[in-house]
Amino acid sequence: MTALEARKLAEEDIRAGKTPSYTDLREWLEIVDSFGELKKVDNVDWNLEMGTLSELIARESKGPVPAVLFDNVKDYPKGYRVLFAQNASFKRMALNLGLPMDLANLDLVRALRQKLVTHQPIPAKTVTKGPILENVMSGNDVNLLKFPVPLIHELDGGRFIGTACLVITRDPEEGWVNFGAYRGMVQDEKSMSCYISPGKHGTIQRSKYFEKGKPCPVIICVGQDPVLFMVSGNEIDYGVSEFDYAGGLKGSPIEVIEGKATGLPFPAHAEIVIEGFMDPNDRKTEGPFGEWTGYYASSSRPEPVVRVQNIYYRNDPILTCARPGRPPSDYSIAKCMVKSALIWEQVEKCGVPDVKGVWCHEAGGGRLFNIISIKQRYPGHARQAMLAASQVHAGAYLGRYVIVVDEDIDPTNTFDVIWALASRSDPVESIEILRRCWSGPLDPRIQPGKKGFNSRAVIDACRPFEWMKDFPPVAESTPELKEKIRAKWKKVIEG
Ligand SMILES: Cc1cc2nc3c(=O)[nH]c(=O)nc-3n(C[C@H](O)[C@H](O)[C@H](O)COP(=O)(O)O)c2cc1C
Ligand SMILES: [Mn+2]
Repeated sequence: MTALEARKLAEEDIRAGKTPSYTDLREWLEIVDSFGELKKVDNVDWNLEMGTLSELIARESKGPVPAVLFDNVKDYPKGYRVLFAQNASFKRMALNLGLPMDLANLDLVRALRQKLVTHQPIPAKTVTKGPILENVMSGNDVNLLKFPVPLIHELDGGRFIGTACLVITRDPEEGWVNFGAYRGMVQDEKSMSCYISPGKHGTIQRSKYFEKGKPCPVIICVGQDPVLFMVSGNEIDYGVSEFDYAGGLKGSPIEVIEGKATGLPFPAHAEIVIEGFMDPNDRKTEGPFGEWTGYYASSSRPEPVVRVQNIYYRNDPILTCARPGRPPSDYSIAKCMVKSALIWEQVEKCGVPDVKGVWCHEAGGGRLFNIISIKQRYPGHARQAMLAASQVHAGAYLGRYVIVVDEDIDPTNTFDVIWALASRSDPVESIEILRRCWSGPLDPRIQPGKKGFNSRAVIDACRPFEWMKDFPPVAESTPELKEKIRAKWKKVIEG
């Protein structure tokens, strides 16, 4: 089926109120274009122009932020395209996840969390053919700058080819394959850096090679199905391959091909795939890079270098990018939404009942300012929920504040959350400080040279359980009274 045929079928599905399915990024782009969320931009410069345009579009769009597809990039042939902001709308995220496309905000989070309750990984399927094999560059022909790699922000230390990417590695002891979105900076035509924060699965796996003095095989996929990027950038359980997890979300196995040099799997329908090795003694300066916290906090440090052996790519390849930076960014809403659903699911998995909502605010980059709402059932329930939310896998890395609120507070509503915090918490009784938690170089509030741990304030903004029933009633008309008055005074209220 061509991408255009897929578009026609998808349009029928959408008319019938169904969420269409798709096989690869190209079909996905056709579908997104059909419902008006794709902006195509021609004749743009890779040098700061694509990056700044995606910043402006993400911040200034009136409606949903469109996906932005750049073509005819300066110095590059027509057809060599770059996609930003792929997952920057609720509708596109619902499309990726096969969820109803009219859901938004907490409703979409709830639907994803519900889907995760019965989610089962589906093992990836190894195949020998796929569009990704249309072109291969090997050895002396390898050139990372054959693609229109952007210089994204003004203070970046280089051109980043890996942002909306999958960095694929295999655990040498346990055998499972992991991938994560770890940023990748071009060093020269044949090598790139790979920055993986402490504690990420990629770092854990890589260190098992390095501790034995061995090179770490790696594949970096830099153009693929948006659902793979969603999975890549979020915390899936240790030991579970993100390929299998993504297959479970799609309801069919991800087709993968094994790399010639590493044997590592990569998506058969990917756009651009880079294969190589990282050597324990081979490091180069990486960064700085504008990050999701809104700062260039990690500065530059020596990081492992990937020596590239092969690059596989489709005809007219599409490089997928994300532009981190001061929030909101072109992917912060996606991060907020998926992180919220994962924390919700993981907190429930550790046995916390009656969670009513989780929202990882975009202003905190989806990590630094997270709210969980519960219906309090027993003494200690609020403490259990907030501590779990701050330390489950999806919530632990580089967090700062977690606030637990009662079920009458909508965690997405900043005003109501601040009202609950201001009126229901008592600083002495309500705030727990956790020390020496999981942080890393990206944390802007840790002094250079001292990066590693950080502290958390975990705040109980629920009514105190033991006198909840005696807590002062909320000074607000009852729903019944409001309805009665609204019906009588409709014109006054709406006029
Ligand atoms: C656009 C984007 C860029 C990211 N860049 C990095 C990065 O450079 N280094 C890093 O360690 N994590 C980065 N992350 C976060 C990880 O992808 C995320 O924590 C993921 O869960 C890591 O996979 P893992 O749990 O298998 O380690 C990024 C996430 C996104 C969405
Ligand atoms: Mn993982």
